[in-house]
Amino acid sequence: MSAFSFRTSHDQGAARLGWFSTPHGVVETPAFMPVATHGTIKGLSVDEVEAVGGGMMLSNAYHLSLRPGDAMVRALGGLHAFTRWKGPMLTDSGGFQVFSLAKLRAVSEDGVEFRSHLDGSVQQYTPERVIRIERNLGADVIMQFDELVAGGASVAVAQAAMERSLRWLARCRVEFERLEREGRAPITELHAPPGAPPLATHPDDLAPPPQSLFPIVQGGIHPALRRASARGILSSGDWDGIAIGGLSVGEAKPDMHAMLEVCDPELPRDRPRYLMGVGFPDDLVEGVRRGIDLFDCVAPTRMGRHGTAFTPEGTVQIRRGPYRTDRRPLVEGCPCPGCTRYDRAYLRHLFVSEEMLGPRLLALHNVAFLLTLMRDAREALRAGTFASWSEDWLARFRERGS
Ligand code: PRF
Ligand code: ZN
Repeated sequence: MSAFSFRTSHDQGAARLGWFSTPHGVVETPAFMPVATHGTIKGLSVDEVEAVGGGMMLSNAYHLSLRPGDAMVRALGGLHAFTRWKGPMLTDSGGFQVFSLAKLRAVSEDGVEFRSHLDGSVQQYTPERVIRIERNLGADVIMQFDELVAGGASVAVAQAAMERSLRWLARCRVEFERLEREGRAPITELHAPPGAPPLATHPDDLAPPPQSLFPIVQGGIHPALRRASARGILSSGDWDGIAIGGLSVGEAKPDMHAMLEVCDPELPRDRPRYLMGVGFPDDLVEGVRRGIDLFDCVAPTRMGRHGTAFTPEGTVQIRRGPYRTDRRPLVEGCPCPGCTRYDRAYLRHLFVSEEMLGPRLLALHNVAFLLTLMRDAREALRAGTFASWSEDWLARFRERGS
């Protein structure tokens, strides 16, 4: 039996309640996954995120393979041991980061050659190399290596990348299954510095917990390409879950919604669907309405660090003058410390004084806000009121025109 399973109930339109079981626990869906690009949800400790209900966490193969190196993470016990995150984890393959961060040198059928954004060193990513990286990191769910195109890409460009992503998926899977069959070899490529304790291979390291490889639907904003991508993926194997990529990359919102509506009937209803890199509170609600179960995005932590807070009435710029004497919590009923212990006047003061607690509290608030939003969506699904709940929620969030 697979170590991964998904069960659903309470369908309402495309939306549903779900339970995604992984070797590190069950994720109740719909769910938001906070992003720990470098193995830390920026500015926050694992205890702080756990305390506001953090479930599944996402890290990044691109960043961690460059620093500290995926072999190093493995030698230090894998991502769970290294970061002390106890719950389920997912790593993105780096497809998105290579195409947005690195200085690209060449994309070919074999893979991508690029220069690291850290030290300029030349790196080769092939589907096989990325799978080896993700197996070293050891997250529960690992993403295929895919090719991305910009939001406005033509049919021809989007089709070429979508078809290449399908071929890369096949190569990812061959390597994934080869490594599963062969088991792990001891790490030989690392040497501890003189005087440091040796990086001994832990016995468990040679029998790591099972992982699941997720494919990614691509195809830009072209319905026929999205359908072809989904069908190509599904005809090539039985996947524990399926991601939708290449959205929220500069296309108009109605185009993103249309693509979700195209994918919905194509994808099996008994597998979790993960919309990559999305996002904003209203995008989450719109996604759940269209059958999405999992989301991730850096927006809550990034915006929080820069002084923007999510509220049910839209976003708040905490530095603005009117908050100077505002004794109300940021969001009534929010479980985060920024809301339960402090008021807006104090949070504004922290930002204006450039105290580091300000960015930390707002980042934690925004993460807590999205986790609470998804919990509320699950409660509405359970109660059978999701359709009206989501309409009311969206109207309130957008009323001010934020
Ligand atoms: N592919 C991968 N990671 C991603 C995306 C994608 O298309 C996106 C698009 N929104 C975010 N992160 N591998
Ligand atoms: Zn809060």
